[in-house]
Amino acid sequence: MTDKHSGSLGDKVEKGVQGGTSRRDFLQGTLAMAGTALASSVGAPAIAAQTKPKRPNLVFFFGEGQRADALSISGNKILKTPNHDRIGREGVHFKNAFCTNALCAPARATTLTGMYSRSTGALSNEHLRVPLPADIPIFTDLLREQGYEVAILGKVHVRNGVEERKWDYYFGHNNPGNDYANPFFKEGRKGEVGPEKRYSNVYPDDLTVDRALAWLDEDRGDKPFCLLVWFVAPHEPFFRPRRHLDLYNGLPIPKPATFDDDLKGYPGKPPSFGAGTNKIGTTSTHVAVGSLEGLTKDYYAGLVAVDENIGRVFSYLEKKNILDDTAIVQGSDHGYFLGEWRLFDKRLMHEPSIRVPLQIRYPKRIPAGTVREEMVLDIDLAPTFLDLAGIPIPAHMQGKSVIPLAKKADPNFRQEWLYEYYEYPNPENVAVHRGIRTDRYKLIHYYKDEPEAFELYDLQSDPQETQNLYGRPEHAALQQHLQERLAVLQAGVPERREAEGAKAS
Ligand SMILES: [Ca+2]
Repeated sequence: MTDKHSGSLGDKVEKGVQGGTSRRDFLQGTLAMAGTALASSVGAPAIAAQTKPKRPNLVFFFGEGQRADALSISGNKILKTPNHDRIGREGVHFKNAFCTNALCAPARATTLTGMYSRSTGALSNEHLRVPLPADIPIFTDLLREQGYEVAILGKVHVRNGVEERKWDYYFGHNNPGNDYANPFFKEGRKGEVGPEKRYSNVYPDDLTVDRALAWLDEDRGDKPFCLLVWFVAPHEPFFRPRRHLDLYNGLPIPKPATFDDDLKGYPGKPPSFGAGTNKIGTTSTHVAVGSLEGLTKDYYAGLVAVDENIGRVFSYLEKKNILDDTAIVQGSDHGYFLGEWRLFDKRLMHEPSIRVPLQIRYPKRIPAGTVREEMVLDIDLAPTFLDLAGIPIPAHMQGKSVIPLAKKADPNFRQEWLYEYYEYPNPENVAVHRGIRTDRYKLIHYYKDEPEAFELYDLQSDPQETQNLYGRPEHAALQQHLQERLAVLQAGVPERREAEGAKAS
């Protein structure tokens, strides 16, 4: 990959956006013509309503490291999330949703742009020092261009990529976590952000939703809104709101089947897998992660607070009688290890880390109680929001809208996809890797290690990823096929190299 390649991506982005604009012009022209034709037959007043169909409001609840199974709708036996579940129960629940780089900042950049990390240049949290390229639009920019009022609140964690963009209201911060008792935020209006301020004795997500509800209550005439509520809980140090300090006292926490695999030297797995320092109860840089029980209970208690805050937004939308005019999307930046292989945190391509929730409620386009099995990705979120708003999806976005799946299942939606992870060695010594996942198989390649290493799993017979099949003669053909497909997928995602220090391979 060369700078020439990144140049071609820049060109593609520019062309894609221009293409989107001309498509919009074309659509608007088409609608105007339709309006003229109808006006001559039935009269103008009725036409105005018909030619400008009401676009949905958009609410995006984004979780912080919320595992796909950290929902009661996903069968969690301990955590109760009635408000999260309502989105899927009254809408669609995607049971196989994934992130493409399980780390805060890159996953957020991907979510906003619809592009892989290797194409945004936001490869890792370290690359927060590097701007998200200004020529890559984030989906809220495109919504605002088309008349949406946009508010972005909570944990943003995309430096030089959101504060500096277009929005009507901002109340956010760019750090991985926040102070859970005296949180700090920057506030802004119409693209002008103010200085960071500290707030006393308030839980950050409670304050975020206070501000979100106040903003919703402002008069914006007929304009639709797009509200991003991005929670910080349950990010490390996992502190709970005061009201949940007693939650789960005395409750036993079951140990994952692989929790003690570290004592056996991680049977079948290469040294690259076990090299990370993200093991429960081992490191002074993660003092909040002292035990499986403490970690799990604090993590779940944070999500209970998130659920309550989602409920507050539901109540507001119902009170204002706009709930069904509002598309509600609930997702998360990445998953989380809760003791599998004694791990905490994310990063690795194993299932607890890459699986995320995805639920969407919008009764006008999504039948209640829809459940889908297709593999959907974080690169699909930006296109999905544009689709919900009726805005053409620019050519540079690498995902696709998942809304068509809400009406009709499509086994051909996605057969395989690329995963990538770059942040090494700090802070957790997790080896750089990439991989391919199909609905049945997963191949992980630690391509920078000496020697390079691999893991291969049959997720159908081994969903817990305990039997590494790599190197077994009976799987040689499968192994070769996945290696070839991985190379093809990687080559198909243009690499952004111009950002200082951004080097994907
Ligand atoms: Ca995160």
